[in-house]
Amino acid sequence: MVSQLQLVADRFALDGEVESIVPLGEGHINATFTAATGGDVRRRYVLQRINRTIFPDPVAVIRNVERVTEHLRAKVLEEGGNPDREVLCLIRTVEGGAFHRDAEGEVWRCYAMIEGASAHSALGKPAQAKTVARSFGRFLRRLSDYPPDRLEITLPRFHDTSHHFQTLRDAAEADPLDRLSEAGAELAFIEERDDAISAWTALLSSGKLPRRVVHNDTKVDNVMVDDSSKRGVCVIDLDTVMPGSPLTDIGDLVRSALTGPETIGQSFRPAIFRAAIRGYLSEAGALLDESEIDRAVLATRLVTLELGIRFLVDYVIGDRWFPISRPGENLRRCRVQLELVRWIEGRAHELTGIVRRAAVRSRRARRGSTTIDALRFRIDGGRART
Ligand code: GN1
Ligand code: MG
Repeated sequence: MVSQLQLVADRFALDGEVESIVPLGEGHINATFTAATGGDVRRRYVLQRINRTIFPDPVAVIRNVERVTEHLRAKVLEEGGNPDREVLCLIRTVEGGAFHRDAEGEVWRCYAMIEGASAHSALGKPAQAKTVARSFGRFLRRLSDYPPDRLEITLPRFHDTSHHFQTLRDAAEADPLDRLSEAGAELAFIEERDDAISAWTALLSSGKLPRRVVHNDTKVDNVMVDDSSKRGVCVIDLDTVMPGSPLTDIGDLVRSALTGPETIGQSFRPAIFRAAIRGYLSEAGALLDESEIDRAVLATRLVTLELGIRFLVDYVIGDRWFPISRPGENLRRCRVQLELVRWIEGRAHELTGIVRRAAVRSRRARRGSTTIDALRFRIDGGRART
């Protein structure tokens, strides 16, 4: 395997000679490695093989990444930031392409490593949830003027909850591995929410919600956080950036901040929920409609239920989408998500209050900064800003 990886690394225009290639991260979908070069120039790169079973057109994934990162780089420059650190940077192949296709037809890409920053899959503190949420809110804001229909659909029906539910019903009916006897309670829990699933899917496809460029996989470890300043540096994993509703981003972000480690979970805390909502609105609040903000709790409940369904499907059909390290892991992951659904339902009123107060707070903060800008302009004609 290592020598094959070496061959792949050699296809990219890296600085220095590759010295080591080791597995990286906890992503479920793609195979990811760190390639480090040595000698005079020492650099690290992220080498990734795109999962072709999951993404029917891996090259479309790369094209979307190019479109999105190019737009983000321009935004970061405009805002006076450092695009090399705040935006994923695709490394070209020696021929100047954006990906390498190996002899087996696998599609590989390479990113520059974002140094001095880390991804965290479990957040203990509300401040960490706020940081990650701000990064995803900023991501939405920076892409808000990119035309959604210029992006390709890399994963059809990805957040179509009814479709996942139907897949579960079919899998349960076939029960190919005789696993359903272990999961009767989970299946019943999901069936009881049949109407909620239909209503949610209908809402998302109704055309009543704004269509925006969204990330679609806003789990907390898809943000790199600076090791010393603890600020969010860069949003990663752009494979599912597509047109959609930010409700799925809000829902998945809050879900993942509350869940903690996916196979064991953690005690769910309103303070984490509050921090995530506040963080997201602090960056994206001005952009979002009330029709979106008002549905943050609903979105969290339904996106959590959707992932519970997807884990259960995978358990029933034999762990084909989400890899496992122990038997029964996808059933455990499903149970953690369904526990969270139950928790959200039991606290819907309290959580709705948190969202309302966070929305008022973010509106006030914006009014405050607009007033300060206006005052500044009256005093010096805006010169201080230029
Ligand atoms: C997968 O690739 P990764 O690990 O960031 C999955 C998400 C799930 C997540 C749960 C393309 O994300 O939808 O929410 O696992 N991505 C895909 O951990 O299916
Ligand atoms: Mg992913």
